[in-house]
Amino acid sequence: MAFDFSDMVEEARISARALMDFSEGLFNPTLRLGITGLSRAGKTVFITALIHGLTRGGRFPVFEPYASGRIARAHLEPQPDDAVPRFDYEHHVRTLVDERAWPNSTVDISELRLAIDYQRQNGAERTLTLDIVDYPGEWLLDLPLLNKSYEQWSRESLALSRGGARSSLAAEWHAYLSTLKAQAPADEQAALTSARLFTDYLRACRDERFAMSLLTPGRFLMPGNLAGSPALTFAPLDVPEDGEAPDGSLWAMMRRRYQSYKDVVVRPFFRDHFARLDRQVVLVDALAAFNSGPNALFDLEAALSGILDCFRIGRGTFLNALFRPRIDRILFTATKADHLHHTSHDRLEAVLRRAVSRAVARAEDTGATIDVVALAAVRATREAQVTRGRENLPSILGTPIAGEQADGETFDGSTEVATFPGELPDDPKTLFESERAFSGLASAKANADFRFLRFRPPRLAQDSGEAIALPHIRLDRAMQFLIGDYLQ
Ligand SMILES: Nc1nc2c(ncn2[C@@H]2O[C@H](COP(=O)(O)OP(=O)(O)OP(=O)(O)O)[C@@H](O)[C@H]2O)c(=O)[nH]1
Ligand SMILES: [Mg+2]
Repeated sequence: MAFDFSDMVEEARISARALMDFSEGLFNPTLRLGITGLSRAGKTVFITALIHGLTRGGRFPVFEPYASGRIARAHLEPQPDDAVPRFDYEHHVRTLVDERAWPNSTVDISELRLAIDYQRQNGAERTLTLDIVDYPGEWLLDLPLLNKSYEQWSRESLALSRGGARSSLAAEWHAYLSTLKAQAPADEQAALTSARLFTDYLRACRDERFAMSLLTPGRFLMPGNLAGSPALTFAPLDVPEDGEAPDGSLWAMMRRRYQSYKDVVVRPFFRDHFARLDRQVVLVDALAAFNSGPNALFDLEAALSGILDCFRIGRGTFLNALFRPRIDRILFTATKADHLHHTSHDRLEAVLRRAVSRAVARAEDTGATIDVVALAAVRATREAQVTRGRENLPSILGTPIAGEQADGETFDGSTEVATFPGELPDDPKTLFESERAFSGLASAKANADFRFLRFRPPRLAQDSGEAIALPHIRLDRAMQFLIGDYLQ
């Protein structure tokens, strides 16, 4: 395998870090758990519920060390990295429990440290330090760019944008692109306009109706403090993969900026965060894909495959052999399962399992154990059977968020309603069969097969001033897979 110099320097830095983490771990065993998912996948709610449950006495029968009483207590501690924002746990709990509202969108990385005092099965008292790192899935999907040239990325992005539902969303950008000559002299205005139209196209793909997942470069949609910088002012050009960019051309300019994006954004993320994780949770909003239609489901599958590719990046290089293995478990979870009747929970899990299994088959050698679970970190609904004519519909009861609409009715945020969200098929295969397997919002038909209302978080019975546990679905199964073996 060939290395360029910058890769070697990167490797050395990662290894130095790994050694530091390791020596700290000798005295105080630490597990770094990465939580990721595309925007709105449910990361903030998941982490908040996880910590709330562990520190405030949640009900987790399937989480063995907890259910058997071996966990004495769990409490928050100052996090190890001074330069990373703290996950604002207390604020999120207040929002969820007191205001019965969902937390605001978060767009940056954040971190929180939880210390779990437990008794080993042999009776010894130990403390597991759990560092939870929350980062946007869009950053993760950027990792494959590290192994791609500008020309390769251009070709792939263009091919993707010319297929399926994407082509109409990309029409304006494509029209502009066809007026550009890659070999022509560099032109700042052309770069600016391309980047703007390309970003508009990415944003349209992400829209609720289309719910696409594969949208690189991630920072185009969440630029933060890099907004307007040259590292974010480029776009794909129609150039041959093995071609040479003439000096001073638009092509050379775009290519240089693509490199800067990797240097300024992708590499530091890989080095400072991703390469240090021990385990990873990938949250997936599969329901959003059902809501939208088959195209979004195919796109999600491709994104999952891209995500699995990310876990191979950086493996198999010479220094890694000394300081790895790092990520040894990956959990894919379909979030917000409380939008479905429990009869569909297993089916939701089966859909995700299928989407991932194809990806796993393609991405050999992730070197990690992979599992799948459908869950709701915070359960906002209860179940009911609604009789309509002769039919008995497995329905769910909840309080729709103010402004949500169904059947021409707009909800006020305080009325509880029963809805029938649609039933997932017995055999997940049928969903993946064709572009007409089911109809969603993207088809612009009135009778979509699935329609999910957004509900407010549940009302909790107050227990002598203290809030009692947040209800959930299968959060304990996720915990068992992620940390159960560390607490033996
Ligand atoms: N009913 C229900 N809704 C959920 C659950 N988890 C998340 N949601 C919904 O999904 C939305 C997004 O959840 P977040 O936890 O904020 O998602 P995120 O991944 O942190 O989103 P960003 O910070 O925008 O990237 C919430 O506002 C809720 O509407 C859940 O367990 N049950
Ligand atoms: Mg968030």
